[in-house]
Amino acid sequence: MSLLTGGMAVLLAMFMFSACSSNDSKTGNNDAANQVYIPPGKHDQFYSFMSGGWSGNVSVYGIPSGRHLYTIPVFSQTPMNGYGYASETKALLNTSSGFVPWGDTHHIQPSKTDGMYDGRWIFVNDRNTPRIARINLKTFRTDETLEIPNTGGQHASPFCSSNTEYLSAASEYSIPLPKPMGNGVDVPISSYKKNFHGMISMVKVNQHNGHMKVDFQIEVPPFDYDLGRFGLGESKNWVFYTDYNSEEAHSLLEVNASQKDKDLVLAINWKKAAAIAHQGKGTVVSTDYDHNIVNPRTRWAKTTVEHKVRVLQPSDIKGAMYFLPGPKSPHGINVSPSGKYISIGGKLSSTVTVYSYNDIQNAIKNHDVTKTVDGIPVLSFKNVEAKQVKKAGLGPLHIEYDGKGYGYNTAFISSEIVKWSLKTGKVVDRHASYYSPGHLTIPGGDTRKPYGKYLIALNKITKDRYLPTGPEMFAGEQLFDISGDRMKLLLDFPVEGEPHNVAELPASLIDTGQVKYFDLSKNHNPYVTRKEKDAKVVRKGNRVDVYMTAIRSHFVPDNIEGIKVGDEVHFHITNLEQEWDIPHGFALKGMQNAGLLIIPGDTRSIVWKPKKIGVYPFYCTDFCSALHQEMQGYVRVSPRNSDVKIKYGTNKDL
Ligand code: RUQ
Ligand code: CUA
Repeated sequence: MSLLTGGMAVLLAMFMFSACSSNDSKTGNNDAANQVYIPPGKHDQFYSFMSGGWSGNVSVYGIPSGRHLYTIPVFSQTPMNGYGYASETKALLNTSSGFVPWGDTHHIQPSKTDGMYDGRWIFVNDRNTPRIARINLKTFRTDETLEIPNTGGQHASPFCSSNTEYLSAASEYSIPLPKPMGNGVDVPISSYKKNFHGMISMVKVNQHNGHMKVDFQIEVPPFDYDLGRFGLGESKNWVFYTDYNSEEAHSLLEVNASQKDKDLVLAINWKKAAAIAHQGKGTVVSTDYDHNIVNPRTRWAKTTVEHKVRVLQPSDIKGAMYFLPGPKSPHGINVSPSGKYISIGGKLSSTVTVYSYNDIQNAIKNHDVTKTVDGIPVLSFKNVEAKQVKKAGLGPLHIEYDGKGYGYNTAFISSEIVKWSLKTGKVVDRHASYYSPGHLTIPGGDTRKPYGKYLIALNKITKDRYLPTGPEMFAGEQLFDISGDRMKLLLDFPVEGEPHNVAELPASLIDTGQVKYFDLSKNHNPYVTRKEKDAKVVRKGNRVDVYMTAIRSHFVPDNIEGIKVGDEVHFHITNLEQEWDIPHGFALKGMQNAGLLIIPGDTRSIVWKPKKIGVYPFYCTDFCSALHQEMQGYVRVSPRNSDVKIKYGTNKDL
């Protein structure tokens, strides 16, 4: 039996036709080199923050050069600098399922003020283990991770409101929620329609320190909520979500979730919903979830287990939540810079549907409701749809705006970028993209004033674009110049993991405020050693704490004796340098987990359990000076029952 339904077979046939018929330039325009060339020592114009999908981290590129500047560890343990291994950072990966050292990052959301990027934080979600992380843009470090309770497959997350009041996150995979709610329930999967629920989570952001809090949740029908966006300008009090699987299927979704001609788009007046939640509507339910925050004084992450969350039912927020009839199995949803238009990519069609915010408001005012779904009113389609962009390519996924009246969408199946006029809905340009673009961005494309000079396509398939690297290869991004009438391909560059979503921020918003090293006098790590003379090794039972310092080009102490098999040795290394870009590393033979990279003024700790007697060399892994090779030492490990006493020092015989 063929699983290809009629529609899919047609799409596939069209794809094969269109893939062969493309004769666009595959190698970029003649002048491209000039436009992307950043001379040695000069800086790029934009920072580009890219979620690495199954890499679990966020990587940073310069635009227009495509240079890889850095990788920010977020949800994945990163042995290169000890993130997730160093004791200070471990709690960031705690969840109610235990320590989860990997993730699947999808959506990058920069913090905003008045609908514009403000350069404070980047938020990113983990789709698999529902979590949101906050990255501090002064240090490029993950400072907080928050688990989202009562939810599964948190793909549509973490969208950010105009003034970063809220992040909104929706479940893609509905899960059964016990009644009364709690920490899980054992029911047959076939009881999906009865027992499973979707969840919209509203996470409040503390404007002072960025701390996140699950303020309230809204239980919704068990559809797959896919992408979301907050409104902007006049629509800023609303948040919109696409969803598929209004069929409520739980198996073979590729067929069973594509039965209906139309799916539904969820629109929530979050301001109204929040006001109702704060009046005490809904129920406070018990459910455990982890909240991990780095203490800025100690730079040590700590986990707090939260136990409660307020959950609202649609009936609690009458007048604040509606469905709009949407295209079949939609994917991306994006709000135009003015906030007037909401566009949706109809994944299984060749059209983009554009809604008018004003018409939505009028339909609400006039009670233009065709039916209700689980108590949520569905507005009439003809009264909210502004226009259809026809010929938007095959498999339109995501949309972005240039702020000059044009929308651009990716077409996954036909591998192209399509440009159209917001006013007329007419396609004005199209360019092949190699291959199968998912998201696309224009710097500032989700703000009130996009910078509108470049467009970046995030391609899922690279195949022949780079030198082959065996069966597995990096995915790619493509940079286009969109300053003229026609798009011009400028550059291809490979990127880590699967590029899901990126955000570009002007360099000037970030580069001047960078922390270059940590002030040693403000390092309040409980194990800090601020002076070499304070370095020490302390035994308490089986636990040995090594308070060590590093400075060009030695450790204090660099000879340690009296460690025994069966001990738990905690190294706490403080980098005494007070200068930019002089990290020291720490690697020890037999260390089972990772090395450390210690930034000037910082302290990092790691635990070692020696298993065998011997003398173990350690050294600095970062080439810090001409005498870097000499930056080394030894730890002597004696038998468990030996009476060798703790002794330590540098430049003395023990
Ligand atoms: S998604 S390729 Cu994970 Cu944002 Cu559309
Ligand atoms: Cu310190 Cu090399």
